Amino acid sequence: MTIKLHVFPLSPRGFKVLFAAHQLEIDYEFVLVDFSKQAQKTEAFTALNPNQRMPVLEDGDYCLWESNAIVQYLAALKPHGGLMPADLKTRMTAVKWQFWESAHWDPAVAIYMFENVVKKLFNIGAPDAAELKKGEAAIARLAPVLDTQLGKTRYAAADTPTVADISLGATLVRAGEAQIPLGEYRHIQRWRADIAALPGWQAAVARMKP
Ligand SMILES: N[C@@H](CCC(=O)N[C@@H](CS)C(=O)NCC(=O)O)C(=O)O
Repeated sequence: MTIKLHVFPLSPRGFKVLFAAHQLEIDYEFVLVDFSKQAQKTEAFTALNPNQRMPVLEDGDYCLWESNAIVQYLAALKPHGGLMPADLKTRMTAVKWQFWESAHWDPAVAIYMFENVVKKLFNIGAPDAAELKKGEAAIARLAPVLDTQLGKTRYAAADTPTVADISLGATLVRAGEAQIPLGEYRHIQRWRADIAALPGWQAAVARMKP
């Protein structure tokens, strides 16, 4: 049975699971969660995810939400894809970066995405300068942490891509448009270009087109 991925593909969190699936060459059925129609609030979608948020994965009668859990699930389906390293310490380093992404990095990026991209997309007002200031402080605190790591290893957890790069990389799919201030972080810039050159990235970007 084909896996279903429920996504609003313009969202980096939706993009994240598409990126994982394409990078791992996993066939999936694309199910659009149309935010413009509040599809995430319907009874049917709420039965899948009581948080009323995408992405959601369905594999037969198994249902999974939280984008990083979905990335791990997909990676586990294709152990030879290498995204979940066999070595325990490398694997847990990758998982550590996914937790960091979820707890710290994603909320910082989300400020820029909401203020500079989502508000324009849904025509819901101008960016809020106070919010962007909070985003700036968060990025200034967090980006050096990632940048320093990427000065030591080619990818976040190792010299080959792992689930950590899928999760962290996906957050930056619209970094330019979101105006995330990352210009001074040269290792992040180099890594982002490496991530964008991965075949799964290109294929997932093609799926983002409305
Ligand atoms: N921690 C969750 C966050 C999911 C999330 O917040 N999704 C947002 C879009 S980026 C959503 O579905 N929002 C719907 C809404 O706010 O109504 C994950 O990584 O999957």
